[in-house]
This record gives sequence, structure tokens and C-alpha cells, in this order.
Amino acid sequence: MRISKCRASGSEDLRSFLDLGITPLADALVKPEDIDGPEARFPLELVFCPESALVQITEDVPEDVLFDDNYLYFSSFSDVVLKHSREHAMSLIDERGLTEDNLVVELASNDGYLLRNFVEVGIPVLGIDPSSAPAKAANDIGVPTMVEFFGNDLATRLVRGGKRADVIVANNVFAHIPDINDFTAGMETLLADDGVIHIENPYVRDLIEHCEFDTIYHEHFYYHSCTSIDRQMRRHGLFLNHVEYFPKLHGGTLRWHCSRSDQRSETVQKYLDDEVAAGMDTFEYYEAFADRVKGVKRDLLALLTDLKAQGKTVAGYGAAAKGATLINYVGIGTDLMGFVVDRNVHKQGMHMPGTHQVVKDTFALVDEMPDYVLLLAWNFKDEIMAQQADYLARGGKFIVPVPTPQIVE
Ligand code: DWN
Repeated sequence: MRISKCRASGSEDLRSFLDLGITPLADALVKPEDIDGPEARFPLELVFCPESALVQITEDVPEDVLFDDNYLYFSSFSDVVLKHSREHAMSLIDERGLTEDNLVVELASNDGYLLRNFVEVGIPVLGIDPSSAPAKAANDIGVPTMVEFFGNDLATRLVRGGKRADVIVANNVFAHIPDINDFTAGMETLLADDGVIHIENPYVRDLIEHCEFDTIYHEHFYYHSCTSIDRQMRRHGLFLNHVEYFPKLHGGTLRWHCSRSDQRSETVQKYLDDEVAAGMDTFEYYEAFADRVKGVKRDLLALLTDLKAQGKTVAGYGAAAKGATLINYVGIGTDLMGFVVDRNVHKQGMHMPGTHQVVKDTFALVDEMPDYVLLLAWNFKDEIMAQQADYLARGGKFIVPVPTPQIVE
């Protein structure tokens, strides 16, 4: 269903600047037996709202369709993510002086990749995630996890049950919720009076400036800036207090520290001033993006077509959601890329949404030695190329698709 108003501000002044077509759901990998069956497809279009300064997609795909029992994203398949999360947990324990008298709640806690660090030192936690497979993996390692969507209703029930969160962590979920106001209201309801909220998400500035258009897909309803976060928090009696930047995580990620206090570090004003100076609170900043995206499509298709004409073979690395957006928007079928590899065992044997490349184990690269590997999970380039040293040593080459297609050896 196409929205007519901004999900955050309610404004009807929505300005379109990118249309990636009608595409399948990026995390909806296809079972072999369903290859010839119908695949749900939805419009994938970005609009900007001047009132909220929020970039968002126009289509409301029901969240129980996006995050159903077939949702196979497990955070623990990245060593980089596990290291980043452990460092985050340790800094929270230290800075907040967390003890067994506190409660840490993670919204979209996935497979327990973060909360396990608190459990190990006896700090009470609660995971909340709507996807049953990752949630089961979390419960199996001793991270108590509720299989539910978070919102103000669940927050109210938890508070009535005597729970208030000293820390709320929301990593890669504040982009994923159709009703951002209900979600934010829920955080405010659940948060202890002196509690802190840590929201982590890819930064829309990196998306635009590094042409990371493949990170646009239906489960990412929003593409946040500090300006949009600051305005969203104030709508619910919360304030942005501090900003941290992680340039190499997911193509550039910000961690926003929020609370009931309006105290702010100098990082907040610096980011807000820089965003205004760049024009990120205006439509003009986003307007030219579509032409650059079309350029990447043109150049990548030309490169792959040329390699095929030379008799070269190409595979993909990473059955990533971003990979699904890239291969469907650019039009990379099995004629140009024969298969994809991924080390998430739940994805192996499945097929990519829309283009249907089969997903194999990562050992297939050395076993089958495709001449080139299109790095669909380019955000883990260093980790993956280090892991694939043997493939490279045998003459294999990688193609990094964004910001412009490049062959790396
Ligand atoms: O917001 C989201 C981001 C943070 O993660 C979620 N909506 C879904 C997901 O998006 P994605 O699938 O594009 O994320 P990743 O983490 O870039 O996907 C990487 C894929 O590559 C995963 O399927 C795991 C796989 N992988 C691998 O096979 N070998 C990852 C690493 C690091 C590896 O060494």
C-alpha cells in the first residue's frame, strides 16, 4: 500500500527522487520447490519529507510479510559484527555501571549476538524479535527472547509487569518499522527515568555520497540522518544526546545516544550543522541521486556483459538483502552470474529473490573457481577477501559494485 503521508510527521509533502522499480522482497530467498511459483513484488521508490527531513520508501509492506518464519538473517555470521557488538556491550557496562540490578533490552535482538555479552557477566537482559528462527537461536544460547513485534502496546505490558529498561538497544531496526511513532513511543514508555537508548543504523549521508543504493529495500522503511533522528526523538519527549560514527560498518553507520535528558555533547550540534551545510534537510540534496544510480547500473551491466563476451565466469558473494536489490535493479540474471555463495547455512540451497541464482557454501569459490566474484556483501569486503585468500591466490578476482564498479585482486 502506497503511503500518502510521512510516517513520522504526517506531512503530505512527499517528494520522490528515486524509483528502483517493482522488486521482490530482498530477504525472501526462494526455496527450490518454489522456483517456478509466484514471487511477491512491490514498488521500491524513495521520497523525502521536508518536515521530518526523513527519507523513506513509499510502500508499506506488512511487517509480518517482511519478518516471517522464512526470515533468515542471522547477525552472528559476521565476525566484524560480533566484535563491534562486544565492544558496544563492554562500553555500556562500563559507562553505565551496569550490574545485576539493571535491565538491558534489545529491540530486534536477532540471534542474541549482542545480549549474550551481558548474559555472560550476569546482567539481566530481554531480547525482543519477531522472527522465530533467530529468536530460537538466541533462546538456545541462554538469551531470553520474546518472539513479538515491539511497539507501545508491548512496552506498556512489560511496564505493567514491572519491567523498566535501564538500556534500550535498537541496532538496525529503527529503519525497519512501519509505524516509527508507535515504536518510538514504546521506547519512551519502557525506558527507565534515567535510562539511555542506543539506536544504530546506516547513515543516509553515506548512502547518498557513496551511492549505496543497494541498501534500499522494503524492510528498510527509513534512511536516517541526525536531523531526522533529532526531530523524531523530540516528538516523543526524548532527546539526541551524542553521536558516534563507524565508517566501515554496513557502509557507514551512526550510533545515536538518546534519553529523557536534553543534555548534548558537541557531536550533536556538529552533525546537525554539517547536515544543514550539506543541504540534507532539503530535497535538492537528494534530487540528483537517481542519475548516479543509473550510472552504476549502466557501468556494472556493461562490465558483466563484457566479461561474459570474453568467456569469463562470474559468481556472487553474499546472499545479502542488498545483493537482491542490486541484481534485480541492474538485471543480473543467471546468464551473467551463475551462482552466489554465503556462509549462512540457512541460506545455502535457497535461491536469490527474483533472479534465482542458487546459494552455495563459500567453499564453492575454490572448488569451481569462477573468474570473478561480484561482492554483493561489499560492506564486509576486508573480512571476506581475507577469508578468501586461497581463491585470490589462485587468480580469482573480486568486483566491488559501489560507489562505482571496480575489479579488485
Ligand atoms: O538492516 C539489515 C542489515 C544490517 O543486515 C538487515 N535488514 C538485513 C541485513 O542486510 P544484508 O543482508 O544486506 O546484510 P549483510 O550483513 O551485509 O549480509 C551479509 C551476507 O553475507 C549475509 O548473508 C552473511 C554473508 N556473509 C558471508 O557469507 N561470509 C557475511 C560475512 C561477513 C562472511 O564472511
